[in-house]
Parts: sequence; structure tokens; C-alpha cells
Amino acid sequence: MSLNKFVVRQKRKRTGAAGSKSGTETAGKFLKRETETWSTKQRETETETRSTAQHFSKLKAGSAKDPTTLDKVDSPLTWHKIRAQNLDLDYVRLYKRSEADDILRALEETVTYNTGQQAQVLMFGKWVDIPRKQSAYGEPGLSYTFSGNTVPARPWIPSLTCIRDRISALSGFDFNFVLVNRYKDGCDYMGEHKDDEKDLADGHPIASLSLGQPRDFYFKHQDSRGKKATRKMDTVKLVLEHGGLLLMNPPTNRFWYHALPKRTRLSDVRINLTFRKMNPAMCKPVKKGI
Ligand SMILES: O=C(O)CCC(=O)C(=O)O
Repeated sequence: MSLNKFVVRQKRKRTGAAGSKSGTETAGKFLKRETETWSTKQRETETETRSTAQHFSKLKAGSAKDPTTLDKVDSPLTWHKIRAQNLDLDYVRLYKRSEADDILRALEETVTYNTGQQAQVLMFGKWVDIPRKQSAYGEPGLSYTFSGNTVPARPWIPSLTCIRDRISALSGFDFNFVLVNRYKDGCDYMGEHKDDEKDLADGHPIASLSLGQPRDFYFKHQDSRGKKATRKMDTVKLVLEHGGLLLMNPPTNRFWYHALPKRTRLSDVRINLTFRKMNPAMCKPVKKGI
């Protein structure tokens, strides 16, 4: 399928989480811009659409489960491969709307978010509140350190393990940690960053599941950022849908920054789960008392 057809098809399918009108309109506008931008850069960014069986037969030998087993479970899934230089993404609408609604509801009831210094990051020498709510769950003793903040893993809860296990079965990778980000509305956001911290295991994708308000998401190559840019590379833009799973495969996070920008007119909640494989030997010790 050509890139244009993919984007247009995505546009037709797009609806706001829980039918949000504001979400639908904003996502629509974003995609209209995208259709124009993306059509001019087909040579640089390629997308490809394939079934789960085709998708896994293309993964490196040994890294994925038997594609025939996967197909029985997940045959309706359609994967989209998005590539640019050193960028390798897979996107699939993993959960249908009613399933995603149930998961979002369960997470709203069961996830506990960090407060106090656990909910802050160090920016230019000052502690500032994270512009969203955050938490982490995973194996005992694991933590994730970024921007001066060490987020310890709370013990796994069933509402997260069932998603983790589904994504593991589908991708063939195991995950021992999940970072949970909750955006109360479009004023909450995540700034440009790379997930290239030392405590992340090498060679492992980060699996990002989106629930709730669809939001714009973009990738910018490290050489093309800001005033010190050394070359011009197109920004890769996506809309992350309710129930959509994005796999950020290596080496994407070594070269590309990503961000979830503010969209102040959007009013609905979004929760994002990034399932990760942490390297226990590199995790900072966890302080007691969360
Ligand atoms: O909410 C999102 O989709 C962004 C998540 C993200 O960038 C991260 O966890 O590193």
C-alpha cells in the first residue's frame, strides 16, 4: 500500500477516544497536514502494511514466536512499518474500541501515580513538576532514571500484566517494566527526548500502548534539531490512537528524539504505557517509602 493510501485510510478510520469531538477534529486537521507533508517525502520515509504472520516472518530469526501460532490469535491485525534513516517503527491497532475502553477504565481504577519529588524532574538545575502524572510497575528492584528522576517499579498489577503478556506474545519480546504516563487533557504533554538511558537493555524494542484521547506524536532526528542542526531531515509524524501499539525498534532511540506535544483544545484523558526491558544491573537502587 502506498504511503498516501495508508494515511488517508488512517484518516477515515480515525475517531476520538470515547467519541470525543474535539479529539476527532484535531486529529483530522493534523492528518490533513500530514497527508501533504508525507506525500512529498516518500523517498525518505517508507511505510509498508502487512498481516501479523507476514510481519513476524520478516523479523530476525529467533527474535519472534512462530508466526503461524501468532496468526491464529491475531489474524485481523494489520501492521504498518514506518522507516527512515535509523528509524524503525511498527504500528498496529491492537485493541478494538470496546476493549480499549475497558482497559482505560481498569487503569483509571487501579494505577497509583507518583507524587512529591517522584513526580518531578531536574531542569536547568531546578526541580519542576512533570506536566502529566506518572508511575511505573515491574519486577522487584527495577527503576528507571531520567532527567535526575529515579522512578521505582511498583509490584505488577493484573490490569498491566494482561497487556504486557499480550504484547509479549505478539512481539516475541519480554518486558520487565512499564512506565505509565497519564495526560489529563491536551495541556499535559511530554517534551522531546530519546529513550536511550543506560538502564534500558540493549537491542530491545520499547512497546508503547495508547489509550484514550488520540494525540499527535512526532520523531525528530538528532542532527536536525534546533539552531545547531547539521542537516535537514523530515520530522516523522503520527497520531497515536485509542488501542494503538507503537513498537520503537532499535536503533530508533539512539538517533531520533520523540515528543507528545501540547494540544490545548483536547479535553479527554489519555494513558500511555511504555513496556520496556530494563537491565537490572544498571538500575539505580530504589529509595524506600513509595
Ligand atoms: O505518551 C506517550 O506516548 C509518550 C511516551 C514516551 O515518550 C515515553 O514514555 O518515553
